[in-house]
Order: sequence, then structure tokens, then C-alpha cells
Amino acid sequence: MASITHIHAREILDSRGNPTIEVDVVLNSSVLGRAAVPAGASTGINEANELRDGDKNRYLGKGVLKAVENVNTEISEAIIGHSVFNQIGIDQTMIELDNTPSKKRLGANAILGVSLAVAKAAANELGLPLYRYLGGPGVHQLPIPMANILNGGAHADNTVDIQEFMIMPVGATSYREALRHITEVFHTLKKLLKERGLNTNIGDEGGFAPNLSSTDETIALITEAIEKAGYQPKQDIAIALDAAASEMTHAAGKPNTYQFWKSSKNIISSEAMVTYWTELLNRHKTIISLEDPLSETDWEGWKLLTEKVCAPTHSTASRRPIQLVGDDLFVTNPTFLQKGLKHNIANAILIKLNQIGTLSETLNVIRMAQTHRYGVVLSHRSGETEDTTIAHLAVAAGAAQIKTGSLSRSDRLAKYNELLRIEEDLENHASFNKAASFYNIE
Ligand code: 2PG
Ligand code: MG
Repeated sequence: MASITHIHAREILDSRGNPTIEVDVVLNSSVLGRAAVPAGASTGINEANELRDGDKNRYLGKGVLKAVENVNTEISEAIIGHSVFNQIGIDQTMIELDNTPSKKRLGANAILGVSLAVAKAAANELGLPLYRYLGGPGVHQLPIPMANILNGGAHADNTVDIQEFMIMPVGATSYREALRHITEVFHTLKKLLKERGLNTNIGDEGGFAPNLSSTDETIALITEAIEKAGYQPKQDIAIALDAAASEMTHAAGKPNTYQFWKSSKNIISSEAMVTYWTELLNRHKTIISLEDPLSETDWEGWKLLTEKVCAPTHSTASRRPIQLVGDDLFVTNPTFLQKGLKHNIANAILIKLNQIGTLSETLNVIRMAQTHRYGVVLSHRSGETEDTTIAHLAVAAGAAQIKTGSLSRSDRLAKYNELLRIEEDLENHASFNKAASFYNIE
């Protein structure tokens, strides 16, 4: 039996220079599994709890030494001796040991670090890449990137309200080609920004962060970059947005109201926000996907928008339904996804491992979404590391969409490059197509 003999956690730094936790799991065969945990900036209120020290004398309170200590003592004691292949049992042991609904006693960051390092050690023990260990012999689907090329909101100090403007290479026939298409658009956008005297500095996820005056102007600029790079907007490259609207509710200071806080002082109602989105989608047919257009507490607003833009009966011949992705709304949690399924809210879920805190719970939520034909988008966090687990998980789970930032910054490219290796490993069995990604709206 391949059993766990040693677990060691350490404090490392993420892409924003903030501390995060990395865990090594060692087996009796001396095989090692190592995983690092990411961290968000626009975090949902119902996310699993990230344990930080709060000691202002270290890393401005952001140290994770308590989480490290929890892994090196309590969690190690409970897990050492387990078979490395008993992923569900190990995850369950940690959940019970923590014994809080939000994993706040031991820290979801501590628990997730161990959970992922266990899976990696198991894959290494078998001599398999992680995606094959997690997905089995039948996996072959490469995900379509949802690549962030322009940053705003809480991810950049500019005048852009919407957090993420992303492009999706829906017309490409392989992952390798898809990556080339979006990278060419990224470089073309840089050229356009330069020509117009706009800033080409980048935000947290590697997208550009210029000062633009409106969402329409930003979309027009990205559309121009798509065309100038030689692609057809919508058919070859579609646009996806993440509004991160919970942040707009925080800015407004009142539930179910919104403020586009960087460009306007006006506070608008949930109904007005729904109208804003339906009009925007009507003006820009290139948009295929919209994430968190409303806040995490505004279920009524979500329901109204879903009725207006998701149901095929509401679409016209010229306009397919839109993918509506719940991030803060669902927080990778079966309870919230269940509520969404019950009330027909949204039609896709963003999957972030650290929102729920273990690998096996994440796999369950993905399965639940797929069973109900909700789209699945595997996602990074704005604070990342060189860890490439999400690239493997996207392929293993057949998620078929991955959101992992821009075409710059090694923390983001680590995932894109890993997908190139996976595609190569699958040889001519790798498939890549839009239909597999958008079964929820096709
Ligand atoms: C999001 C994510 C990732 P953060 O809102 O989708 O892009 O941001 O990690 O800051 O929550
Ligand atoms: Mg989001």
C-alpha cells in the first residue's frame, strides 16, 4: 500500500507578493506530491475560510503561519498512515477534524493544500500525469481558454468598472492554435493601446489596465484588436466578461443596489442593473459569457436576468442565449448550486478549489453542474502561484472551459503552458471544440 509517511507545509509567496501555503506530502516509497494554494481579491462572502495570522508585524497581517502549523501538527497526525489513494476519506477526515461549516478552525487554505498534495503524490506514485489520475483513461477534452486581456474593478487601479474583459477562441480547432489566436489578439491590443497613447501596464491577472471611459469603449477596442489580429469577432473569438458585481454592491453600500464606482457616483437598483446588462448584450453580439453580473445576495436579480438572456425561447434567430456564470453566487458549493438549479438561476458555474477547500468536494460540485447541463469553468484566483493543478483538473473533469488569466505573467502562463504539454501527451486523441464547452447554450 502506498501510504503517507510525512506531511510538511511552508509559507511561500503568491503572485501579488502575499504569503500563501505550500504543502509537501511524502509516501513510504519516497514519492513526493507538492501543491500551493491560491488567494482571491474579490472574494465571495460564502467562500470557505482562508486562515491568515492577522499579526500586523508580519506581512501586514497576511502571514499564514497558523495554517502551516495546523498542517504540520493536527492534520499530519490525522492523515499520516492513510493510503494516498483514499482521497475522499482523507478529505472527509480533514473536514471532520475541522468541524466548522466554513473550515475556519484549521483553515480552508491548510486543508486544500493537503488535499491537492495528496492527489499529486498519488499520481506520481502511479507514474501518471495528474489529469490522467483524476480523469481516467477516457479523458481527452482540452478546455477553451477564457483569457483575461483587460483588467479593471478590484484587480487594477484604473477607471474601468468591470473586473475582467476576456476573449474565448471559439473558432480554433486545437488548444495549441487557440492559444496562438488569443496571444495574437493580446499583442495587437497592446499595439492599439500604445497608438492611442493609453497605458500598457498590466493588472493582477496580466491583462492591460488602461484608463478607459466606458464598457462600450472597452469592448469596441477589444473587438478592433480581434479584427486587426485577423480574426472574426464572435465566430473566431468571442468576448466574456466578469463584472464581479458583488464589489459594486459593496461600493453602493446597500444590498441589491449597485454602483459603477470607478466611473459614476449613481446608485442603481437591481432591475436597472438587469436592464443595463440586457441592453449591453443587445449592443454587443460578440459577448458569449457573463460572470457575476449581479451580486451574491441578489438572487431575484439573477433570476430575472437568467429569464431574459439564458432561455432559448427568449433568443432570436440572430442571438444565441448567453452563458451566465455564477462565481460569488455559487462559491463552488453544492448548497448554493442546488439553490440555483432549483430556481433556474444562471447556466454555468465558476469552479475555484479554494472556495470550497477540498479536491473531492470540488469534483462533486463539477459533477452536479454537468449532470444538470450547467457549463463548468475551471478558474484560477487573482493571487496565484506556479502550481498548475487547475490545468489538469480542467481536462480531468471535462470542464471544457478554463479561466486562468492573461497571456503574460508566469503565474498565468504556467497553466496555459501545462495545457500545451497535456495536449502533446494526448497525441492525436486530444479534442478541442466549442460544442463540448457550450453544451449549456448551444
Ligand atoms: C474572479 C477571480 C478570478 P478573485 O472573480 O473570478 O479572476 O478573482 O480571485 O480576485 O476572486
Ligand atoms: Mg469572478
